[in-house]
Amino acid sequence: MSKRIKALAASAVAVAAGALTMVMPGTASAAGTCSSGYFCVWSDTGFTGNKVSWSGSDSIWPDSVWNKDSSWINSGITGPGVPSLVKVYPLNFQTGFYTLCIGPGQKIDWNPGANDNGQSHGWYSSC
Ligand SMILES: [Ca+2]
Repeated sequence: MSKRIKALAASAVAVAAGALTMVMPGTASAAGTCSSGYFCVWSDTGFTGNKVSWSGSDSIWPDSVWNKDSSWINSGITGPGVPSLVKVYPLNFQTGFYTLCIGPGQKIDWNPGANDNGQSHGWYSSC
């Protein structure tokens, strides 16, 4: 490879990287954020509307998302003995048959069976 071609290839990579960093911020904010170790719920689809985040379980969700949940992100941490799966329940106190079992790192921007149907959730080691 000649020096000139190497230089052109390097600048092409630099341009591509520059374009990528320009796109990333908009993408990140549009997708919603959920801090590491937390389970986050939004009242509207696509991670918009009222947001609530929990590091633990909650047997009765706050009114802002209770029976209003439409998108979900599990940012739970994984490790030996750490329950990292979140089950969403249609009734208070983790009762009824769970509508979602969300794995760590999973983002759900809408789900017809679970939409506006969550009242509580808990962290578990299996679905
Ligand atoms: Ca909703």
